Amino acid sequence: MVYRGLSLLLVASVLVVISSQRKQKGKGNQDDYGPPCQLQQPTCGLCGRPINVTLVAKNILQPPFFQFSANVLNEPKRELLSFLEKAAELDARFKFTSTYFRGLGYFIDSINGVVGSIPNQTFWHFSSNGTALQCGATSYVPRDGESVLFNFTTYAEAGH
Ligand code: B12
Ligand SMILES: *[C@@H]1O[C@H](CO)[C@@H](O)[C@H](O)[C@H]1NC(C)=O
Ligand SMILES: *[C@@H]1O[C@H](CO)[C@@H](O)[C@H](O)[C@H]1NC(C)=O
Ligand SMILES: *[C@@H]1O[C@H](CO)[C@@H](O)[C@H](O)[C@H]1NC(C)=O
Ligand SMILES: *[C@@H]1O[C@H](CO)[C@@H](O)[C@H](O)[C@H]1NC(C)=O
Repeated sequence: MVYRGLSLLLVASVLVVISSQRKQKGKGNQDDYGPPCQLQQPTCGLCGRPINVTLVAKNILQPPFFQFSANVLNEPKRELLSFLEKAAELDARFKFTSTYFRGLGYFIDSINGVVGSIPNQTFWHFSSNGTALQCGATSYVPRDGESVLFNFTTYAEAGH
C-alpha cells in the first residue's frame, strides 16, 4: 500500500517537472503569441518587452469629423486592445465602446462617440502601414514602432 502510494507520488512529481518545463519554454518566447488571431492571452497582467505604438483615429465620413493620434510608449507588448486602453487614458477622445463575441474577442463599436451602423454600412476599420488587419483588437499584437489606423469607413470602401 505504502509502496503504491510512493510510486504514484513519483509519477505525479515527474508530471509536475514536465509541465513546469513547458511553462519555461513558453516564457522564453514572450514576443510570440502563436498563430494569427490566437485569442488565448498570457495569464500575466504585463507581458512582453516594452514597445512603442502609435494609434490614429480618423473620421472623415460623417460629422463630427476628427483625426487624432496617441503615442503609447514603453508599454509591454500584448494585444491591440490593451494599447487602445492606454490611448484612452492618454487622450479622452480615444474613449471607445465594444461588444464581446465568443471566439473572436471584442468588436470596437465606437470611438470618440462615433458608432458604426448596420443600416449605414459603417464601421471602424483597422489597418497598419496601409494593410487591413486580419485580426481583431483582442488578438492582434502590434510590433514596436507600428502605427495602427482606426478609420471610420464604409463596408464598400473597406472591400466588404
Ligand atoms: C461580415 C463581417 C464583418 C462585418 C460585420 C458587420 C455586419 N453587419 O455584417 C464588418 C465589415 C463590420 C467586419 C469588420 C471587421 N472584421 Co469581420 N467579418 C465578417 C465575416 C465575413 C462574417 C461575420 C458574420 O456575419 N458571421 C455570421 C453571424 C450570424 O455570426 P455573428 O457572430 O453574429 O457575426 C458577427 C461577428 O462576426 C461580428 N464581427 C465581424 N467581424 C468581426 C471581427 C472581430 C474581431 C469581432 C470581435 C467581431 C466581428 O459581426 C458579425 C455580425 O454582427 C467574418 C468571416 C466569417 N466567415 O466569420 C469576418 C471576420 C469575423 N472579421 C474579421 C476581422 C479581422 C474584422 C476587422 C478587424 C477587419 C479590420 N481590418 O478592420 C473588422 C472589425 C473592426 C472592429 N471595429 O472591431 C476576422 C476576425 C479574425 C479574428 N479572429 O480576429 C474574420 C474572421 C475574417 C477573417 N479575417 O478571416 N466584419
Ligand atoms: C520608446 O520611446 C521612448 C521615448 O521616446 C524611448 O526612450 C524608447 O527607447 C523607445 N522604445 C523602443 C523599444 O524603441
Ligand atoms: C447614418 O448616416 C447619417 C448621415 O451621415 C448620420 O447622420 C446618422 O447619424 C447615421 N446613423 C447612425 C445610426 O449612425
Ligand atoms: C510598409 O509597406 C510598404 C509597402 O507596402 C513595405 O515596403 C514596407 O516594408 C512596409 N513596412 C513595414 C514596417 O511593414
Ligand atoms: C478612410 O475612410 C475614408 C472614408 O470612407 C476613405 O475615404 C479613406 O480612403 C479611408 N482610408 C484612409 C487610409 O484614410
